[in-house]
Amino acid sequence: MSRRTTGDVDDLVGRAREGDPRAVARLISLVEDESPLLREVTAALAPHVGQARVVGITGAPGVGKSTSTSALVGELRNAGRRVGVLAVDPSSPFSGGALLGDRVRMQDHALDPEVYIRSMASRGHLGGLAWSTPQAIRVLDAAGCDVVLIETVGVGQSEVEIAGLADTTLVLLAPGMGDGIQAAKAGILEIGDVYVVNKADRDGADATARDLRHMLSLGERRQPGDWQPPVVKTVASRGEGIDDVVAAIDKHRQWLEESGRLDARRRARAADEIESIALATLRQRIGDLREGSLLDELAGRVVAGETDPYAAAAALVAGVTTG
Ligand SMILES: Nc1nc2c(ncn2[C@@H]2O[C@H](COP(=O)(O)OP(=O)(O)OP(=O)(O)O)[C@@H](O)[C@H]2O)c(=O)[nH]1
Ligand SMILES: [Mg+2]
Repeated sequence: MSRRTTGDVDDLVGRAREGDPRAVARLISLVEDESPLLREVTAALAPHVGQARVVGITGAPGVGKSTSTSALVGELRNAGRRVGVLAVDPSSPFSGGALLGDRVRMQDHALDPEVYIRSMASRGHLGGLAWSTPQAIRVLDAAGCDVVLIETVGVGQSEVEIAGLADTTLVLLAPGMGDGIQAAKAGILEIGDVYVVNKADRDGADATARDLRHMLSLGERRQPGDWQPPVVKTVASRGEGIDDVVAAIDKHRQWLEESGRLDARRRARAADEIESIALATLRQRIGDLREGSLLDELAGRVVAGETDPYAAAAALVAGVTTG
């Protein structure tokens, strides 16, 4: 059986690398659904990844992330780059219709064979952006995307997670609504590599940009040679300023490479990923043991005073890691 499925996976990866959008979609589904083929898929992708630039886009609901993403796709396509888009909804357990609005806005690019657009839920039963999103990024990377854009709404933990996944993180704000205070509260002042004040056609954009620059300058002391996050103004709905955003992303990329931070970030990302997969595996095995007899037997022995909880936990860990 494994011989045949391995062949299928190799075939899918081969087709994805040739740019077949259906093969790309199928591979993302396999990783998102935690298919039994997940490990074969990730193994088959491994030799083909590492080329794509991963750009995270986060910000409060309605700030213009999808509009900006669509405009960025347009700009990148004009430059002849192949683009992947992952719209991750951290609040939704479904990847189905939850992002219909985003899909509508992305329709400009729906027929472009060099653009892959995918909505993903982030609450798989193993939980979080940390699990399936990096694998989906791998699929798009192996499929030859020069840039992978990940849009996620900034709610609590998700923007920090996206910053962990991306080479470059864009944080979007809009004028008004006490954005500055929100920014400080949400801790986004630490995670942005590029700040975008969108809806610059509205009153207060200059003030928001000024407040933001001021707050960024108050932040932790930067060392000489550190990256200074720029603040860019855009009107995404009219495509204005998007070229400046692309230029800022390119400049950040150049800094990442020249400073050696790109490698450091990617290593840290891989370490997080390995750790989260290992922990999930262990958790699953402990769950399996709960169903089985070892934990039950150990619990009985602790109650009977035949062993202590520490020794029992050590026996359980031994059972999990050798089982
Ligand atoms: N005036 C103005 N409106 C904009 C601009 N960019 C986006 N919008 C509008 O703002 C609304 C929200 O835009 P989206 O791109 O859906 O925002 P989002 O951040 O993706 O929203 P969620 O995914 O729901 O969090 C839409 O009605 C857009 O047309 C802009 O630059 N100026
Ligand atoms: Mg959106």
